[in-house]
Amino acid sequence: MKLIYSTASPYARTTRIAVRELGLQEQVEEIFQHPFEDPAQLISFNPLCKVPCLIDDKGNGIFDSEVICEYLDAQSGNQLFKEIHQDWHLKTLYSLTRGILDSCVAWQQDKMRGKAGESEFWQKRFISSIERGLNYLQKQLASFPEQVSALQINLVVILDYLAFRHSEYEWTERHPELIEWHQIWQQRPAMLDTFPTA
Ligand SMILES: N[C@@H](CCC(=O)N[C@@H](CS)C(=O)NCC(=O)O)C(=O)O
Repeated sequence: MKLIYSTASPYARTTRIAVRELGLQEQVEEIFQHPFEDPAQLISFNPLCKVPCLIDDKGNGIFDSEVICEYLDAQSGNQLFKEIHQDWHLKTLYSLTRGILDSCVAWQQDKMRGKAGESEFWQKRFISSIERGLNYLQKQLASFPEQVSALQINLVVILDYLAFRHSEYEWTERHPELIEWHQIWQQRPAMLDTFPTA
């Protein structure tokens, strides 16, 4: 299998962490491509031209990141989604992590419009949803699966992305209850090996 990714994309990072947590490094070749350069290979497998995109052993494109993580998990004994699929509460928390990630990325996209194009209205809405979402999640940490799952992966990815792209949000100031949790989970080799870079 081949995995097209970029080092800054938090969605791509969730799939790269899944590869490592599932021990699939030998089976998945990672290929760096920047979506803004419209790479022909990426477009041929994902018409949306977004990373991540997995190319399976039959030559089919598989996207988006949630589908890729589920696909990889299904190849390796369902470690990352098993409990989430069996529990509507956990499934809802998983959706919340996806929504927070979407707000983090939408905020970054808005900043990329430059001062003249940025929208104060939208940025406020993105920040509010991130803040409310993390406040909600921090009260639910006890219900997370004990073993690493897609929930822990997404929450580490969110917090590291906030530090990477939105340091002014100061997540450790706003969410001190998440600091200890983050310190434990971000130490895993899969997380350390994939920290975002520009
Ligand atoms: N829902 C998709 C989102 C993927 C996505 O938006 N990736 C961004 C990078 S963070 C991208 O490739 N953007 C290129 C573009 O929008 O043209 C997923 O979960 O994989």
